[in-house]
Amino acid sequence: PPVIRREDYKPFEWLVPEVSLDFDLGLGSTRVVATLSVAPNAKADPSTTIRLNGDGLEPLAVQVDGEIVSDWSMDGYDLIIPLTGEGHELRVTTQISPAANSALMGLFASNGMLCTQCEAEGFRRITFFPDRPDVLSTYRVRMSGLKAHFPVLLSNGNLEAQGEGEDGTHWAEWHDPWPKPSYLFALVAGDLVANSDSFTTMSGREVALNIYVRDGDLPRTGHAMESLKKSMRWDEKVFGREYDLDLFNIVAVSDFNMGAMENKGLNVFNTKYVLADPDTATDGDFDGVEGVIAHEYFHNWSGNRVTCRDWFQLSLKEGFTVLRDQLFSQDMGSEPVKRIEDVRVLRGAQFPEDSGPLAHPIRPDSYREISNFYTATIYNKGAEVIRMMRSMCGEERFRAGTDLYFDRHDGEAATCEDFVKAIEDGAELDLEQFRLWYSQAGTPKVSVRLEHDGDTATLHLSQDVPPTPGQPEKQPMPIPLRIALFDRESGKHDGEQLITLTKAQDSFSFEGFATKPVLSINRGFSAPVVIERDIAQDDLVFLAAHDDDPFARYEALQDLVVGHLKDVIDGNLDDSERDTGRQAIAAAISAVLDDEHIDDLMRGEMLLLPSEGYLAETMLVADPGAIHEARQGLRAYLGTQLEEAWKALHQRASSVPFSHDAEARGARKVKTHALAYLAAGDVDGVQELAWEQYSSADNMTDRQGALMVLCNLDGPERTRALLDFYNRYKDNALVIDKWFSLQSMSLHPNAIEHVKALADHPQFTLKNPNRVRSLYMGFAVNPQAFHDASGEGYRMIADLILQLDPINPQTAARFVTPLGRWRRIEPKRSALMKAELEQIAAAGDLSRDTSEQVSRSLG
Ligand code: HT7
Ligand code: ZN
Repeated sequence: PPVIRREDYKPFEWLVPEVSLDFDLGLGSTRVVATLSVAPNAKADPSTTIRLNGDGLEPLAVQVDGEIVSDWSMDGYDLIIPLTGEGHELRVTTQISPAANSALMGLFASNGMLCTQCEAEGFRRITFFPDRPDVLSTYRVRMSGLKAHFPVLLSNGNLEAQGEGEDGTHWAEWHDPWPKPSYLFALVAGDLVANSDSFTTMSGREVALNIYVRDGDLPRTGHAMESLKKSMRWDEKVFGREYDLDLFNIVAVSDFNMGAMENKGLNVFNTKYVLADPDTATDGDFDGVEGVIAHEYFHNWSGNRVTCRDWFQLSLKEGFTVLRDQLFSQDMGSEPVKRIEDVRVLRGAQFPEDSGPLAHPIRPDSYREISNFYTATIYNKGAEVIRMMRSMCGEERFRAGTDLYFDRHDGEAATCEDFVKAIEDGAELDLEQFRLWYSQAGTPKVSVRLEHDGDTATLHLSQDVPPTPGQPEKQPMPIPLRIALFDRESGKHDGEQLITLTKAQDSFSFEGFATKPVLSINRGFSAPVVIERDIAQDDLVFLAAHDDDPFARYEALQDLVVGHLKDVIDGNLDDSERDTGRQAIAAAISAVLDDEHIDDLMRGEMLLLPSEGYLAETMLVADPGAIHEARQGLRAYLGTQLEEAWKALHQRASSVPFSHDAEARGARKVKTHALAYLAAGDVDGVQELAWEQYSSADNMTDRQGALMVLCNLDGPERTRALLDFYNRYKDNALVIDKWFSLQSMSLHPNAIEHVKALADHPQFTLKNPNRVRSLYMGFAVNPQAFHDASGEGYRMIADLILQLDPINPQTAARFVTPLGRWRRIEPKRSALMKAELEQIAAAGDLSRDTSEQVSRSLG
């Protein structure tokens, strides 16, 4: 497939100010008549033809200015129509088959309803169109279909008319007054019911809100509705953004490739991010609903009112919107806990991307298949980059910058450069060198050394941005670091400072330190970098106990554990040194357990050991077997060593009654951590305790937590709980997804066999992305099973990719990433992983999505 390059961008030759679409709806066959008004674009080269993108379509009839024409031609899947002169009206008829659309892009059928997904290039699977984000049009949509099948007919904007047709049909006409690119078009037709509410905007306008779901799901929509109203109010207050239509609709669909989609006035959501009640959704699921509802709503300004010029600018809307949803969630709950969670996601998903074969800048230079670029780099690193700008200028000036951005570019298709310029002008911040964050891939490593002489402490910093594919050489980037220097005696510091490392190496001196202070650096994770600090273990213990920045405190404990585990894995420690290291960690964890100044939500974060994936990321070449053994060994040690404390914690937490407040949520979090440590230590009676938690649970958080622990063990309680869970929830797809993923993520020695058997379970299907992800993503992130020395785990993922690719290429391509880590894994496993990638590459007829990911992973 051809490479598309950012530098080749040219504006489209034609403007398409108005589009009218007429749908004759049917699950098996839908007829689409698209009418486009077109006129030459004065900002582009003139042309005597118009290229309308298509994907798998056939033009049944083509008209220009009301006349049937036959001088059109096809170039691949694109339709080329000769056009001379000024304005024209084009009309093209196509016929599509939603029921046969298993890729879930364009118009597809899900559980008897019809639904669209157009971002990034799905509109071209519905009709021929200049399917690019810089062509903005107003849309008028008419649809008709059998009323019995599709009682609800929705599209973007406002409902203008509706009526009854012949033979049991009905119709509706929608008009969206806001010009938009085709990727924001949406249509939904189905048998749905709505949770309806309203919101009064800051200027006093009444907006009708509806969340459409299948009949039985209505009782689970309350949290989504509350989250939507909170998001609307927050965006007014924090970013000054008001909603701009009289109607905001959300539809939940069970077959969906991603989390949700921000179509103008008609957001489409994966059911996973809409439906929640305490019996079926965990506290984490509740947070997921709140965060994704907010994210999609915030796109109304950062994405829809100001959209992207081309797909290389994707982070313009996604990075900025992720930052906005992160700040919102921080405000709704615990700020430090949210920050720790966000950093964990970044380190778990984006750092490995940045250090692997798929590394790319947040504004990529080229791609073959844009769907492959909906990555943690574009989203999460993109958010971090904008967060750094905010830290450098402060909240108020940042707001002046974003106000200017929205004012300047409202109604336009903008670039990342436009955003940076607006922040530069509005916040009065020099971002000249900072632009490198947009063009350079790779996670910078910052080496840190603190020297003390007389009463001066000198901080020596150096940075290295590692080479990435296509970028062997890098320039130093501006790295804003929040620091504090603690006095060892008092446990206090004289205030936090923000220093910015702009050169490859630099030193910063601080006066007035009679004794060497303890350095706390990258507080709040102010820069998305790897810190390599030369720091004594005692200083980490000090920071883990005293740092007043919760993130830095968490980080110190993580660093203490990482340092110890790396020493164990590298064989650097004799038995007594290993025991000393473990004892220091146990003492630090014990202090966390006893600390009355932190709440349980924060305590829960502090108790989590760094993941095996994160540990692997800190090593040039990782041995997953050795990492697993060392980490599990430490967990078992902590489980037995602190047995009484875990039991006491479990008991205390179990006495807190269910509620959604922070105290009760925190109690649930630490309760399952305590149980998991006891299980890792295999202490007497742990199976019974887990069964007790499972069977007496009055909410999914406790029940799932106990089942997760039982899944790792081998005993009758495991079988009993799995069977009970299945029978209890067999009619709820989202909960059955949990049942699949708990087993595929389990530490049970037979996890591979379990996954194989589950693939034949009657409730397993490759057609539903949630189900595929629950079984196989769970498995691919289960280091013990995926990295089984036999290579069987790798083969299972490779087989899945080949089987899934013809059904749903976007979802299949996402499974290439875990195999693509082969260069960073010890030689034996590495060869097996690479061989599986080669096997996939050798298969004929791969989709563009999968072939791009496989060739980049091997390249
Ligand atoms: N902007 C949305 C992206 C999206 C998507 C992309 C490719 C294929 C399917 C998709 N569904 C949604 C989601 C978001 O970031 O808000
Ligand atoms: Zn988004």
